[in-house]
Amino acid sequence: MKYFTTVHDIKSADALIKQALEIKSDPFLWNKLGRNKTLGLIFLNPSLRTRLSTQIAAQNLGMNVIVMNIDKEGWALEFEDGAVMNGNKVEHIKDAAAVLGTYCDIIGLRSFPSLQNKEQDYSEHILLQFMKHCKVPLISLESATLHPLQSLADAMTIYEKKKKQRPKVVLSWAPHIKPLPQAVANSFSEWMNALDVEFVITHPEGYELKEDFTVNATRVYNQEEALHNADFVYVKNWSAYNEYGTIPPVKENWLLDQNKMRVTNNAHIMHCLPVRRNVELSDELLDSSVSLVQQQAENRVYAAQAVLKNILQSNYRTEKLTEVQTQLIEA
Ligand code: SN0
Repeated sequence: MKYFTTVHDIKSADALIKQALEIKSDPFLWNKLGRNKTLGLIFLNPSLRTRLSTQIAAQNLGMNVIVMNIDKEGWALEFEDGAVMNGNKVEHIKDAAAVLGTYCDIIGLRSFPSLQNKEQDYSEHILLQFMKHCKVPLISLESATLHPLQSLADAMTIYEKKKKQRPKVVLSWAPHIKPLPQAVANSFSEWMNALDVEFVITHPEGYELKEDFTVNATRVYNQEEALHNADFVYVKNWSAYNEYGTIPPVKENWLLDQNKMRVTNNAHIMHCLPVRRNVELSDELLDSSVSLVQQQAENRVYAAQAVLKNILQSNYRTEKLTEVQTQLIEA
């Protein structure tokens, strides 16, 4: 494995989830695998869980880790090809990413969307430029459109807790005070599509996600109807995709509380964190025994460890890329 940016970068989601759960049962089994290898974690946006869990994962494998908040501590980066750099952008991404590739064996990158320019965000122009110019394996730490390490940890948590072969999983839109990326919701959808679950998405009109990510999901606009018989309810806010980056007004109350959970099958609630308490989810639910948010956060370590282990064990220098990866990088 050279890249981990989407569920489509791996052969089997089911197999990777099982590997991550095995690692969780014996986290130090592979603690020599990463000897003398360096992971560079590059952040263009804030992070708590992703940064710390990925560092711990790398340490558990015996790797060295360096971290840089490139947006705050680095030179202002230029991303446009052919730019005449006579303004306040100091260094081109081509040069910066190439240097990082010489220092690191694997790079992790966090790059949020602008939420201003749909085409640019959904082309993943920042992630792709890093992939193209750093030349080493790259892991997405949440890109403009996806958050695969989060989804892998979420899927692990569902595997640990499910009581039936094919649970009903509901992704339920939540209110928020500001426009957020669609990345967590897109990513959770494409992972649920890849697994044996009954997957339902519920959100107010105007908050439809890009269909590429949701193809096999059932969409229900009525939250109560969607929650009926649910085994897992994943709560998350996102801004509009169609009217890109806007937050169309919503009349009904979409905050998930204990009362709304009555129609579910004693469902567990999930959220990737950070959560706006009593805006997205009520305190009573977050602090109750049905909440899996801490387990999801804990599983972030083993999700990252499974991905790093796969990369370290692969012949990524000679590995043939998939057709999609080649097209993306050469575009
Ligand atoms: C990010 C998101 O993509 O929704 C990261 C989630 C892992 N969340 C936020 O940016 C929350 C910001 C806020 O003000 O609540």
